[in-house]
Amino acid sequence: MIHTPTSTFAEFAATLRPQVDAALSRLTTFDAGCPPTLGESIRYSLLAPGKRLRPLLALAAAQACGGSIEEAMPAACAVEMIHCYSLVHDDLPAMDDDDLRRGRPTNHKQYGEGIAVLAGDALLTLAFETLARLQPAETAVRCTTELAHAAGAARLIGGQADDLAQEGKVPGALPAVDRSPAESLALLESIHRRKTGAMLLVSLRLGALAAEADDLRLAALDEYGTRLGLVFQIMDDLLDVRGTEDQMGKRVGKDAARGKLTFPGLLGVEESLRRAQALTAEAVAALGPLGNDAEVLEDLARYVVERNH
Ligand code: GRG
Repeated sequence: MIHTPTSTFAEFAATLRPQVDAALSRLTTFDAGCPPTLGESIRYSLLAPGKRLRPLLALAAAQACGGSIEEAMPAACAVEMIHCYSLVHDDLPAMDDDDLRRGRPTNHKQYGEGIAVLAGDALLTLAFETLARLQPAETAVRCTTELAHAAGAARLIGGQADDLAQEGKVPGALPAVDRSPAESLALLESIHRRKTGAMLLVSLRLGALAAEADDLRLAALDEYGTRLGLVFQIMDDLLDVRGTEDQMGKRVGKDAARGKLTFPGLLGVEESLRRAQALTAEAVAALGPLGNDAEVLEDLARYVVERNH
């Protein structure tokens, strides 16, 4: 068994996070057509200290499929751009109304709502420009199509819309109290499969596509990514109950305060944790066809279930 120097996720992340940050910085160096305040606001959120989980998933998937980090880097940056746009828009008063993100004031608190909306729009657009420039053109088309679907109305945006509805922010939507516990759990899983899971899954797929992975490897990554997405969200809900603001770089305890649908709220803390652990074991088992090349992804699954921020 070959152990590369980057066989653990911690080593992999420590080496590659600075490379992702440098690539994101290069890609957001705009020409004179971009007003300085807009450019600053885009970089303020994009280059803020996030975990870079989605780009690292893309790079780890590329590595697990025998591809190079260099070739997968534009796809890795594109998924972080979409993720960051979604955070900037989610923090707006019309959505989750947050004032702290990645340990800093949210974009609209710093630059005003108008510029925050535009910074999100610019990140969304730039993600697709970045993918459209990929070579070969076939990879560009496939990656662009898959990311557009994952970020679109039936995935990320649809999940967010249902989340707004269950919080009572969409006129005429069915209030949470009118559902049985089983219906609530099904809705919660469906929201998170679309809102959180689809972006984690497409991050893996884009990395694999940049590495020209075969269908067997893509199918294994799908099995892994679907479970990882759910574990990530269960842990996010648990951290909202158990984490501190300093650890998380954002407000905590908000979900319960707003009566939000959450895994610990529906299943309790112990059962949520048990589910997250069982799903992690399944995710790791799904990596079988990738063999030793998937060591970083295997370790990453453990990081997600054990994370404290
Ligand atoms: C506005 C279309 C639109 C969608 C917003 C991302 C999102 C959807 C909402 C954010 C709220 C939230 C708690 C989402 C689920 C979990 C999640 C995506 C957390 C943030 O991701 P991390 O922890 O953040 O990877 P960093 O800052 O480390 O990148």
